[in-house]
Amino acid sequence: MHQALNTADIDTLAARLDGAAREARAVAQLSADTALDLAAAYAVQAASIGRRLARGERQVGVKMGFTSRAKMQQMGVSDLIWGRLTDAMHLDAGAELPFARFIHPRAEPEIAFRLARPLAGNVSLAQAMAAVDAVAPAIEIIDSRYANFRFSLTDVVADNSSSSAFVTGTWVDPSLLGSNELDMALLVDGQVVESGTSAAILGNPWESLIEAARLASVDGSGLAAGWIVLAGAATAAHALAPGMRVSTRAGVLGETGFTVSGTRETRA
Ligand code: OOG
Ligand code: MG
Repeated sequence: MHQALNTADIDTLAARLDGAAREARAVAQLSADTALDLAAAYAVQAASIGRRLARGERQVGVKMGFTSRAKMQQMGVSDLIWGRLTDAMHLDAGAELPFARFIHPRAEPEIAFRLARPLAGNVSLAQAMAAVDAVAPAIEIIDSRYANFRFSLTDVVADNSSSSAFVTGTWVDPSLLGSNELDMALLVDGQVVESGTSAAILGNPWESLIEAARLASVDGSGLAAGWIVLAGAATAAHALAPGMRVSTRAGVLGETGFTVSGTRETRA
């Protein structure tokens, strides 16, 4: 038997994950000492991002997770999850990603949507498409705050669904994506390390946007105008190391990328 978590418990867990992210130091899974249900896990996520917002960061969107079989198989979790993106997580295309700011970062090839209008609740494909003013190739940098990059469903949700940084390429007209299946690849130093297609993302990345609107309305207030939605990785994620030049190709949407700077250092 365990009692429902109160606000102080939620804040304590949120502070643990926020501290781990700020100090780039892995912590034990929350589930090792605290029983969390999914609603409590999303409450911890909201509180931990709330700490960033209190420091002056601004929410700029959401990310979807486990929208592809490749990711579910890699991580052993098969429920759709989502997390929050802030302005401080955004990395300019071509910029350097300082390795020392992360614990064990991985990159994954994604597609980003930009919303011209809010989107909430159960929306149709036509409504989802009408709300988007641009799409872009994107890379999400995930960095579980848990030791060994291992977690349960509720652990990863509490940890902002591992989200840590993201890069978006040039925003283009959404009709370029339309209902087309695009070849997608992740490259390191120009060599393809992971490949798949946009159909790996729930059959069609627009379905991920529909799910984002629904899920962000259950545990939040939906998607706001101007927000970015990362649809989820089309392939498994690839572990990063200093010196890597990482890029993605998403068919007619084009390419984007970044470089990992710094040195590998040992952390306690
Ligand atoms: C969780 C995040 C999954 C995706 O694109 O599927 C995700 C993780 O793999 O650590 O971002
Ligand atoms: Mg992702």
